[in-house]
Amino acid sequence: MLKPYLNKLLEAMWQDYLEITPEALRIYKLFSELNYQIINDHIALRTFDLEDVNIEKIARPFLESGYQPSGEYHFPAKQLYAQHFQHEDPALPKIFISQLLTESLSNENQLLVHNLIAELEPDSYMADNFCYSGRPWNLSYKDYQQLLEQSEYAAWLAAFGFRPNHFTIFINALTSHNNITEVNQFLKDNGVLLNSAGGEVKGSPDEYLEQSSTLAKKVLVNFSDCSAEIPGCYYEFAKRYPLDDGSLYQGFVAASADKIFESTDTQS
Ligand code: OOG
Ligand code: NI
Repeated sequence: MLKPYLNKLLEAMWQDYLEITPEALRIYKLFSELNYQIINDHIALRTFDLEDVNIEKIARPFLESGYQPSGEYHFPAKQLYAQHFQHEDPALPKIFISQLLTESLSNENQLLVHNLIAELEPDSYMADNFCYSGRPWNLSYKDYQQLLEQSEYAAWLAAFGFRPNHFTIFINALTSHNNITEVNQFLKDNGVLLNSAGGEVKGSPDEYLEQSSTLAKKVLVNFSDCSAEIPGCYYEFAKRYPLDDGSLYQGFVAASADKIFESTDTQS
């Protein structure tokens, strides 16, 4: 019963993501040519920890359709907290939702964020399309830069609003490439720039998860005072390893995720 609703939601999220991430479609097609099917390991969403839009609000449609909270993660250096949600149907992607600890910002930036949230219609989060509805507030480039000085995450979220930050190719299901190093080499051979923060491969078999990601390409964003090119969304690649009981590890690794977040950093 809920499956058609979820499939429609996930497809709409994919389309929204591709709209600002044409490189993801190019990469998807490169792998599609060599594989019978491409499995999406997880989708990542970002938000603020404020009452109107916190993780719980973003997770609502997923929780209502059978997803369960399945892990939590702390990122002290970036002032973020995240949870991941899983569905009993293993064919459905995990949903990874992070939130910024808004109180960690300067008073000036906290005020700015509160003013953005104040522009939302009451109960906006109840809309079926909320998690891919984009930016519901006005933002000047000046304010974007003010946030950027303190938090890349806050600036990205203020500029793009609520939309998938990335999708993730599940390497285990690829027949064309056996390991993450081969995947990365294939990407580089095809002109894709990878996020090398902490090394191109994050994690290890010992942590039951290896991940890599592209560097978000710049996209043109319309601000209230001008248009400017800023980093958009990226694509991720994940290989999972079996636990002692033989089942694949389904969680995330905070130390690796900490570096994956940097895929949307402004490159100097
Ligand atoms: C999420 C970064 C973390 C993972 O798979 O560990 C992550 C983000 O950039 O919003 O996706
Ligand atoms: Ni991810």
